Amino acid sequence: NRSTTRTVRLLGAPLDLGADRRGVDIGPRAIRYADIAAELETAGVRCTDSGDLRVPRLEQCDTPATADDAKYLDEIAAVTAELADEVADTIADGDVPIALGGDHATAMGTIRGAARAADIGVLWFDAHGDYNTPDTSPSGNVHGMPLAALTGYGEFDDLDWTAAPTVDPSNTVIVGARRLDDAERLALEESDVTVFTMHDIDERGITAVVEDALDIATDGVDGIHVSLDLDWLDPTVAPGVGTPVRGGVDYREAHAALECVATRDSNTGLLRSADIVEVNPILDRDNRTAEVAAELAASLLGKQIA
Ligand code: Z70
Ligand code: MN
Ligand code: MN
Ligand code: MN
Repeated sequence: NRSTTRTVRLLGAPLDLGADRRGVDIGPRAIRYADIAAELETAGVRCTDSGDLRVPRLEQCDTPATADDAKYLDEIAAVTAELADEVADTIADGDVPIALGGDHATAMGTIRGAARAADIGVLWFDAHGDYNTPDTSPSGNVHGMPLAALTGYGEFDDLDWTAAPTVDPSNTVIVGARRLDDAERLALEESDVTVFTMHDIDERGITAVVEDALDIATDGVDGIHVSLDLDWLDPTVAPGVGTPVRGGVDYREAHAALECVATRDSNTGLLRSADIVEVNPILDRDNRTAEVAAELAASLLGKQIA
């Protein structure tokens, strides 16, 4: 059991170069305005904020060639390398980094930074698999590729670190998938990544699925990273995302899932880092999605309900 109060360090990552819909760069600000710091304090952790990473504006970047297979990959590589350093520094200081995205390419930074300190598993809560590669991607959007890059699958010419897996695919678990591209689905089937779909959640219930996911992610490693894409939730709960997909988890399932992680963490201290990504305030209603994101962060850090 942990005896000392933990400190969460928020790292703003206003990265929007990995996604098509504009607005996800305002995500960190919206999540702060939803008072994630106060929410986290109700979970009994201290909260500090390192401000925002510098991200080049899309308008400053060279326009990608039409049919570019991985748009803005150079720029994303540079930004996520900086984020990885910040995450590694935060963990070295004994704090828990939570990156506020930004699109899901952000995870290329957070997870790489976390994996520098220790072997980790990954829980990837998402409607999507994010397991495309520059060769399979239908869109060229890098936010559809981070999990492939991080598990060492596919060829990413401009990312030298993808030559070796950052995380072992057999400790990598996707929870809540409901929209996979055809090539992506085949690649996942042939991989050692575990995919729990919404169908699994319907059949078995969210807590049973997340307990299994935790067993797999933590097997033989020292800790876990939690990657939370807000499009994991049903769009009725989290409308402010670039790619809403019907049939996601509801509010209670989302909290129950993160509470499972928190309970396991309180017993074993396994939570190393997290990211909260794909909040798009332009597409949101009344900052609802950012508020859900802030509340879910508190559940992940062990907020007691009543
Ligand atoms: C699609 C692609 C994606 C998030 C959309 C979509 C990927 N599979 N990921 N929204 N978070 O373009 O690769
Ligand atoms: Mn995603
Ligand atoms: Mn997604
Ligand atoms: Mn498989």
